[in-house]
Amino acid sequence: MSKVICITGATAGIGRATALRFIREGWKVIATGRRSDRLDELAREAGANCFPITMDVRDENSVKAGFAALPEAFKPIDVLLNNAGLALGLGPSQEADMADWEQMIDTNIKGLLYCTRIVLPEMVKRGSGYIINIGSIAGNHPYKGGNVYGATKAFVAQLSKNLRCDVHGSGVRVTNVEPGMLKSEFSLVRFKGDADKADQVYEQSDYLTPEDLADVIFSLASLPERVNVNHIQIMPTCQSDGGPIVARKKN
Ligand code: NDP
Ligand code: 8X3
Repeated sequence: MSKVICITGATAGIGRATALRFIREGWKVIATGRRSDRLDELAREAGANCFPITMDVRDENSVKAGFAALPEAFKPIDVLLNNAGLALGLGPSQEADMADWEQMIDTNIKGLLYCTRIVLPEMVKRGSGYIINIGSIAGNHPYKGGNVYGATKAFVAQLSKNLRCDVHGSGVRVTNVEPGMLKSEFSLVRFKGDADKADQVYEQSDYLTPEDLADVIFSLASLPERVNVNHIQIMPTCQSDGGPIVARKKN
């Protein structure tokens, strides 16, 4: 029997590449996101082993209705990939837009919680299952303008550790995957459609691709059930830590 992975945010970037990778490997994929046209296109490309669900993870009712509509063939869920997420803005906290902060909190934190809370009980009951959260290096490494985005990913990192405590002894696994710079629609979303600004992020660099992350996620899901990778950080080779910065006195 094919295994089943549910991927939130499968309409673009990491989620889409991972959906296609798991389909190629013979898994069944539940692909979710808000843009139903993109989900339909993915389902056409992926074939009968892909079940699309249009849902906004910020809306608990939409999440509940989405999971309630799952056909038997796509149950039980072996892996939940909590990937849907976004950054909005790169300005300092003192100038930030509260609506942007709220959207990041609602998506990256609350959306992840809604999906996890629905899927986890069945995994614990079964004594098997895997929650893979997509955190970020931004959850550990502060940078200017990272403010609430980084804080949401710090939440994801700590929640992943705490989930492991709660499911201790149940056989359920939890991993926090922390990517660094990766070219997807991420920066276009962060800069609200400004393609020039988004492109500058990746200029003259050998950034990660969504397919690189799909490889990592498939490798994690392929490990024996006795193995739990608690967290894994992946940067492109061209990226490393900058270290603390100092504001110098002006003479
Ligand atoms: P993309 O913008 O390419 O993809 C983001 C996905 O999230 C889309 O499928 C989008 O679908 C979905 N999404 C956003 N908001 C919602 C919502 N409210 N409800 C449902 N789905 C939603 O970015 P990435 O693939 O790069 O991002 C995926 C994850 O990786 C995010 O959690 C991001 O924070 C994280 N990450 C990205 C890095 C990068 O440099 N790119 C590095 C580190 C972490 P739709 O709009 O159709 O709803
Ligand atoms: C995305 C990576 O460094 O732009 O999470 O925040 S970063």
